[in-house]
Amino acid sequence: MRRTLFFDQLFTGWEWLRAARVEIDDRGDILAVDGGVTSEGCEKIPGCALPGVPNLHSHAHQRAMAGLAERSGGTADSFWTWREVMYRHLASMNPEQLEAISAQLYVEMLEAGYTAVGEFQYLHHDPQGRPYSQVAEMTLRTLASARRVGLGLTCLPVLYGHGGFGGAAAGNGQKRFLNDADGFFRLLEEVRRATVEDPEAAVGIAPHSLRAVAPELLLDVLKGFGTVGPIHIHVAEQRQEVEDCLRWSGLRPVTWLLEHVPVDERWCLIHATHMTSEETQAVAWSGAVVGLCPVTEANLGDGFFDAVEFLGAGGRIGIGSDSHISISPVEELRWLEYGQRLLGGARNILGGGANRSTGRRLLGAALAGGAQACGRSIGAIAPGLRGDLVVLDTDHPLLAEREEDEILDSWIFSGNAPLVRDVIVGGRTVVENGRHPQREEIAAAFRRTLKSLRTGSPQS
Ligand code: NGQ
Ligand code: ZN
Repeated sequence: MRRTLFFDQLFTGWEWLRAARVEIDDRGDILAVDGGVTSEGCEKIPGCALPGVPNLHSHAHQRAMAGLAERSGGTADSFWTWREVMYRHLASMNPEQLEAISAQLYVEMLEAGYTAVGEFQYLHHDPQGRPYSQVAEMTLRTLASARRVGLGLTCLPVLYGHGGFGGAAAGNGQKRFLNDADGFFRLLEEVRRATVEDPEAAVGIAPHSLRAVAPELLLDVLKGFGTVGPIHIHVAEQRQEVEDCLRWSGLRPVTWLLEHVPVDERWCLIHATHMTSEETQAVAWSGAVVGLCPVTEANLGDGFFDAVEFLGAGGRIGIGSDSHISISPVEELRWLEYGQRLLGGARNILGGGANRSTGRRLLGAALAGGAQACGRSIGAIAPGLRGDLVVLDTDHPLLAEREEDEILDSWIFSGNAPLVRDVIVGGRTVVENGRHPQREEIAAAFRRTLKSLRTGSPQS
């Protein structure tokens, strides 16, 4: 359905327009954006419009365990013990359960202002590690949920071959993730077939990490994947991972990557927490996006990413909700800035200069980097891009007497009150008055799913 929308204020992603009109064609693409016009003949939408925020890193299944890993198993609770807990949670998860969990998660994402997600999906096989008859079954379940609720989706089926550096054998908890190159390409082909001609979907690949993908497998799959589509990889998240990589190869993980594969704009380096200054400069130069997940990185005790140096070098960033202990672009961006403040003993560190809005710089960076990493025409309100918009409730007391960049700063730095009123994806309104129309039924199915996961469900 073709729509012509009118907003009193609109942030395109790089500039503010007053009295703005957005024309969206019946495919959901933006045809024209104009400021200083009358609302005549338009659908007048109260509030302030922003580009929908891409969420570049998600492991949907982890939404089901939020809050269930917050007690120490002993003196050395860590990322690695958390990972064991996570593996136990997904040990019996079946396709129906994953579909119900991702539907709940994706509704929450939309209501929070995310309009697209990069789903880094590695739970491929059945609980015994046998491929489903449709090998991409699990990835296709997340696609079904995204379509059901109206969220844009970049499928990033994960390549996972080994349990650790040097091709170490996978552990029991990892057997559902494993593929060789042939198996992976079969899976990828099913995903591609399911998404052709879908303007809300794209396909990339995700070699899980240098721990899980040995060089030969990585190079084979990169070659077979071809020259189009995003490539995501977890890298240098934990100190131990850096040490193990050094022991294995003599190189730090980011250096290894830069020296062995052509890292460029197609790449998204997830976390990249522990980089030397040279690595930071080189990644910035490469044009790759660094996918930051500040809330998860805090939760897992990963360490600090040097955003000052990276952004200063012209580096590109985006945000992801990763382990889904928080579904909020606001909270990711706030934590990104607050981490730097706590570390640096100063304020407004990532704003980019005197009297510049910190919120605007962070949001602007996350929109552009998120769009690039998702490999879709999103991330701004501009002709040729998808009609993905978030409308903030300017009647909310927290946005009273705020204009332009003050609105962005207030959205990000005034707490967690839900300020998102409407969300439009591909020209279609999917959240109205802060609520997704299927919220209740999807939440009910999610509750039943959690119950079945706890009590032990029939495995399929
Ligand atoms: C994941 N998550 O794949 O879900 C990972 C943990 C790993 C994060 N790194 C497992 N945050 O890295 O081996
Ligand atoms: Zn991850």
